[in-house]
Parts: sequence; C-alpha cells; structure tokens
Amino acid sequence: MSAFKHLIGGSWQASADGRTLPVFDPATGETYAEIAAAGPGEVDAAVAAARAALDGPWGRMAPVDRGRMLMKLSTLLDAHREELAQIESRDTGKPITQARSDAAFVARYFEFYAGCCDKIHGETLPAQPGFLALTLREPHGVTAHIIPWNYPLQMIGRTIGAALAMGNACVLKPAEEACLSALRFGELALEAGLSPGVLNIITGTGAEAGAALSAHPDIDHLSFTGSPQTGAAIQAATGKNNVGCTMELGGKSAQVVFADADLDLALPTLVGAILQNGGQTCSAGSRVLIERSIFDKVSALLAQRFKTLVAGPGATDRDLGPLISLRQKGRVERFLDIAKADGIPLLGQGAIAEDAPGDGYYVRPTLYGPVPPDHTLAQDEVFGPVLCLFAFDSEEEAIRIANGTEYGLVAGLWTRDGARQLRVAKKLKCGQVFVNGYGAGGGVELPFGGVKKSGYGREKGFEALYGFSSLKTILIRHD
Ligand code: TXE
Repeated sequence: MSAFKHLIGGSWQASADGRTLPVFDPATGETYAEIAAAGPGEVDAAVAAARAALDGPWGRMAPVDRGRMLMKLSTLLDAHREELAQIESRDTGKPITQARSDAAFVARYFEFYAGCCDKIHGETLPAQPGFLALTLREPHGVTAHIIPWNYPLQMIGRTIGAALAMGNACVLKPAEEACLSALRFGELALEAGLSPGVLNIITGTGAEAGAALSAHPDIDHLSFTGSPQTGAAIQAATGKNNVGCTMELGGKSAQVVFADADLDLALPTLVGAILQNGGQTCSAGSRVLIERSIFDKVSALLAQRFKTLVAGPGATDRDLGPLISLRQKGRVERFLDIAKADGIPLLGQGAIAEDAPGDGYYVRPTLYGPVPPDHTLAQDEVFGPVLCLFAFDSEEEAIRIANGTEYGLVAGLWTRDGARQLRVAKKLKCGQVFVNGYGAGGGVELPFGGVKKSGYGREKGFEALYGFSSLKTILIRHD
C-alpha cells in the first residue's frame, strides 16, 4: 500500500522519517489506505512554503485574476463531483447522497468566493481637516486551517475558499480520520494553477501535526473546527504568539415546536436534522422541545419513524451510515449506557442493516424523551444519531430550555405565529435561527458560527472574508 503524501510547496512529499498512519473504512473497520504522518519538520516546511508564496506571483496577483483562478478551481471541482463524492463517502462513511451534496457544495463555495475577490474594499473615513483617512482590507498572510472529519469537503470550501479569496496562503491540516478528499482537492488546486506554496496540506495526528501547527510562530491566523477541548488547547498555543483565531466548536442545538406548527413540514425535518451524517454535525438538531399539548402526538410520530430507520454502509445509501471511527462509536455508546442506567425513557430505536459488516462503526438511531434538561444527554454534544425530546408549557420555558446549555450554535423554530417567530428568535442565544425549515435554504452565502462555548468568528458568506483579513488604517496629510 503506497501512502498518500503531504502537499508542501507545490510538490507531494512523504514525511522525512517515513512515518505513516492507517486510514480505516468506517463501513467495514478495515484499513484501506495510509497517509503520511507529519511532525514538526513537515509543519515548518509547509508554513515556510506558504510564507514564500506570499512573496511570489500570488502576493502580487490582481484580485480579478485571483478570482479567475478560484473560478477555474470551482469548475474543476464541479467536473470531479462524483469522484470527490465517492472518496468522501468511503472515507467518512456517510451515505453517498449526502457526500454528493458535500461535493456540490465545495464547488459552490469556490464559485461564491471566486466572485468575491474583486469586491473586497476598504472605506474613506471622516478625519481632521487637511487629512484623508482610509482603510485597506489586507490578507493576514499565512493562515492555518485545522478541520475535523465530519465534512472535509465543505470545510475546505468555507475555510480555504474564503482565505484564498482574501489573498492568504494556507496550511491545511485535515483530520487524520478523513483526509483523502482534501488530498484530491490539493491535486485539483495545482491543476487549476495555484502557484507552489499557496495551498499546503499536511496530514497527521492532532497531538503532533495539529499541535505543531497551532504553536507555530510564523502563522498569522488559525481557523479551527472541532471540539471545545481541542479548541482550548489550540487557543492556549496560538495565544503565546498572539495569533488570532476563528473557532467553531460544535453545539447542542434545539428545535422548538409550538402547538400551531405545521407538523407535516416539521416532522421529516426534525428527523433529518439529527440523521444528517449520522448526527456527527455541529449544527445537528439534537434537542427537540415540544409544547406539552402536542407532546404525546409528536413523540409518538417520531418514535414510529425512528423504528423504521436503518444504518448501513455509505455506498448503500441508507438513512445513515456508520460513525467515523471506533472511538466515536464508543463515545456515543457511552451516552446510551448512561441513559439506560439513569432510566431515561427510550421511545424508539432504528436498526443496523443486515448487510452491514460486523466490524463497521454502526450505531442504532435512538430517540429518548422526555429527557430532564440537566441530564448529560441534554447538555453534552453526543455527536451521534441520538435525539432527545423535552416538553414545555410556555414560550418562556421553551426559551429557557433552549438557551440552557453551554453551547449556542443553531436553533430551529416551528410556529405559524409571525410575531412569535421574531420574538423568540431574538431571545435565543445562538449564531443562527431557522424558522419553519431547519437547515433549509442555508447556503454558502449565509454567515455561520456560534456564541458561548460554540465558538466565535463567522464562516461562510462575505462575512468570512473579514475573519481572514485585517484592517489597516492610513491617514494622509494633504494640506
Ligand atoms: O475532535 P478534535 P475529535 C466534537 C464532537 C466529537 C468530539 C471529539 O463532539 O465527539 O468533538 O472529536 C485536530 N492541537 N466535534 O476528537 O480533537 C484533529 O487532528 C491541534 C465537533 O475528532 O477537536 C482534527 O483535525 N489540533 C466538531 C481536529 O483537531 C488538534 C467536529 C478535530 O479534532 C489537536 C468534530 C491538538 N492538540 C468533532 N488535537 C464540529 N464542531 O463540527 C486534535 N486536533
């Protein structure tokens, strides 16, 4: 088995000491590839290559030309959509239909950000008479990107797309569990004409490659998506060099279903919001709050649906695939064990397909309710196909439960009452609220990110460009 290599300074390189890591197929538990394992030497080389690229043609390129190059990359990504989807589905375990959507999204992100390149500008500002004051929006320089395994392609689109559009040079460290689509992306970026060092990709563990990258003194900004614990470790490292960060650290997002909700619209969305990628989604709608007068009806309908759900290999395109790793499966199963020990009412459970290999990382989709709002199932990010239901009696109580975790990423509201939609949306402590359509219409144009433990900074949309740039103020005396 020949190992996948790092992309450093425009060429594919093994680790100097030849170390590799196995890549597991979540559907079978088998090793099917190897990736190079970066140490501090590879990280140094990647950061140096990015720094050098800023002094080359990339640093001098007109914004319109940068945009054309990113558009070429978008076109290539689109042309390779099916191939990227197949890689992503095998590598992450997600159903092929979901991987196809991710592959379409990465092309769309680059299309969007390609169009932004020549629309980024500063301002002229009031100043003392005799002076002209203006701002320039400049790239940070070398941006580091540490991304997780749940949506590699989409993460690349939203973080690398925005950073490159702004004119930065990037060092990407994908997660060791799923980085093959990132490596294929690297090949396509070279084919699109990105000059050496503009995009560098190093693979390896978080403890080694990720830690070395976040502690590197010559990075100018770091963008991270992952767990709050790792986010804290990264910020401790970047803080020593005063490097700014964007942090997206997951959630425990609530959907609130009022008695006047359109249940035909709501029910499939409530289920879809926890099944998507097997619940391994930062914005998973993992809590559903139901007005007490309709709790029994809604919980019975959801239970009925859960009992029909099937987990199977990504290629068989079932309701959900396996989880990413044995570690993640163990983590989710621990929550199920705690729920059982604590007597949390189990309302319904799906199945694992008969043709699913025994060593794959499958977990049965599981519905609990009512769950006490202070229970670990209600408070902690499970990151698996586990949905918790809660009953509430008033709008105030619903808001209290929805806001009652340390996270604040996304929320959903289901009600036909327009005034209530706005009133409640304003009181929810989170970065994004969907009304009557969780996730629906949430394209690449919309800023995304959290408050509280869910992080800070915004990805996606034009807003992300601000995060990948810094503002310089210039004051000129002219009289
Ligand atoms: O995440 P980590 P893990 C949550 C989710 C999941 C839990 C653990 O609840 O159950 O985190 O998952 C790199 N310095 N999310 O352990 O550790 C690592 O190599 C620098 C939510 O997989 O956060 C990978 O590239 N980097 C989430 C990335 O960090 C380090 C997505 C994410 O890994 C590092 C994933 C270190 N010391 C998990 N340690 C979301 N917000 O969507 C690890 N890494």
